[in-house]
Amino acid sequence: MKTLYLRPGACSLAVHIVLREIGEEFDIAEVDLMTKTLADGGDYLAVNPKGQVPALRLDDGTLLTEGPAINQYLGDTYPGCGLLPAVGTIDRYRVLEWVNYIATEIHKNISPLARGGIKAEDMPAALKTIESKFAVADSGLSGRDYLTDGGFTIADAYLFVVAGWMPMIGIDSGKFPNLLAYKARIASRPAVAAAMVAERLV
Ligand SMILES: N[C@@H](CCC(=O)N[C@@H](CS)C(=O)NCC(=O)O)C(=O)O
Repeated sequence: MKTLYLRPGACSLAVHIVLREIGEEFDIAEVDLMTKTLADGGDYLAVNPKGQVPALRLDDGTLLTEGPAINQYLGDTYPGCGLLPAVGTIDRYRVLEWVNYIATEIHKNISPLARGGIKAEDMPAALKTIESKFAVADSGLSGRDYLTDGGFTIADAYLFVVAGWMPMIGIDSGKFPNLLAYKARIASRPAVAAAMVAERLV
């Protein structure tokens, strides 16, 4: 059985959502990211020396880290779930284009704020940058239900999670009407709702 190492509400939620969309059973191990300990007192750094979530222990004991890589692995391992188009199709690279954008332009611009690592005087500029990145996602969602053609993918799982951080960092979701409607639409998916309940987010 797979084990997902997560912290409730963190970027690991994107992998959690994908696992629930796939519908396979898996275990959850919660990580305290401050102390790098597991709920049973174990040392998370002994599991994942990067000290970050997500990490996924595969059925054969292999540990895979990096959310975008884990979700690509899951998408490719369960192709029938339609979470990642096949290798060689342009649709796949459209999904990966969004995954990379979300990881490098949105997620990693938010990380310093989440850590409290930004000086008060630098905050307005940091928020302006993040809002400009969310604006790209908002316009990408104009007139469509998901980021790419063909339905919900690993990119949507990831965007849903980082868009959910807006209130935490003080961004008004109302500025992004397409994203606001999208968040509600994605939250109503049974797999997403189940992941949110399991992480005590609702
Ligand atoms: N490159 C990693 C980054 C993951 C990441 O930023 N995880 C955050 C939670 S959203 C974390 O574990 N932060 C604690 C830390 O960096 O010490 C990935 O994409 O999976």
